[in-house]
Amino acid sequence: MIAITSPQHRSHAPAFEIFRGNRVACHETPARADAIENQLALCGHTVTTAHVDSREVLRQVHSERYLRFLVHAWRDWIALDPANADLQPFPAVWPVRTLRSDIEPQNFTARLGLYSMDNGCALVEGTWAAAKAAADAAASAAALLRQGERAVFCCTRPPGHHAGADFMGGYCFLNNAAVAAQALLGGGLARVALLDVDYHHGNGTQSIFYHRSDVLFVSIHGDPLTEYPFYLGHSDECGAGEGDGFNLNLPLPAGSSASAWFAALETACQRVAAHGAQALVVSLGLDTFAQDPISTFLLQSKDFTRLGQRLAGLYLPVIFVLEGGYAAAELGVNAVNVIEGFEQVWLQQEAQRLAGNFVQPTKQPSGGAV
Ligand code: SP5
Ligand code: ZN
Repeated sequence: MIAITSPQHRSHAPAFEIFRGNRVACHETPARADAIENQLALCGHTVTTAHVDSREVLRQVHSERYLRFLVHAWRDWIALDPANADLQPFPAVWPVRTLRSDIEPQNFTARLGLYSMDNGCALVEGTWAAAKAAADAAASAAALLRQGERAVFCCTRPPGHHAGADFMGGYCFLNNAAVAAQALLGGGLARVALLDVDYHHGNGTQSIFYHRSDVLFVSIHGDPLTEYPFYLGHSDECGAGEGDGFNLNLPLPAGSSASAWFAALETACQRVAAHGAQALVVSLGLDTFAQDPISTFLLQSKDFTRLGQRLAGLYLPVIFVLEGGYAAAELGVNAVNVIEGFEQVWLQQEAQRLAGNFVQPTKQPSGGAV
């Protein structure tokens, strides 16, 4: 499987994030992508870089004013005071219920709050370059699928699934998975499925596609009653309008076992198959790992192989987009396990197909809920 990496990811390396009022070391670090890239090379996987500019797709996924804010955020922060170059901006005020978000204030901190869902998204000078490069990788992966590639892995950061059309949050700035799905549609596909297996609910992705039936969104995650992002990801969120029936949330209690998780994966895969999707985007968070420092599910490294195997059973072209996963030392093995589990089953299917005895899983386009 081809992997797309972006050297620019290293320009997003904040010094700290805020946790309970204190500065703590960032969980979302360059070492994460580096660990995976090293393991990919060690295991002989083809690694390439982005060749497509995501600019046009980004305009379909994000609002004009949010993109404008992100592009200039660091410049505006420095304009307040040159000494800010050694500091990181964080929001201090947010337009919650009863306040207006239709008018963009002039004050920098107020704009940062308008475009943020939390204060957990450290921003530095190189953030835009890194985020844009990750979005370019997602758009490039869609182009590779269009050219006949069966599966592509975007080994990119910062992650994207918490970022909505006009806000950042949860270490995410641009929604790379949404870019991949939108680029697949722009390349001529009519139906795409997006499966989010990160520990945290992909609130940004859900909100981007909530009113649409062309992208089915399915997510397995920690119950938002106790887990970030807290304010979205419940099982009664089924989509709205045209999108009614095209959103499926499978929240699991904190501390859930691998067997509970794979039971949810089975439900998720059946819904994806029923969508009649022509391609699948996987928001591949690896923070379901038992040793993850900020999450509570109990998957072991071998379970990531099983995940890859099950996804290959869907017999769809797939774009894997890296999301979370903070046990940096083990990320390489866990990511490569997904890829190699997928490839094992996919090669078996190819062999069966060449021998003339492979039955493609039936796809049944369906409108309603499962
Ligand atoms: C992409 C992704 O996985 N984003 C996750 C964002 C999680 N934000 C909340 C982080 C809270 C960190 N809590 C540390 C608890 C240590 N005991
Ligand atoms: Zn996560």
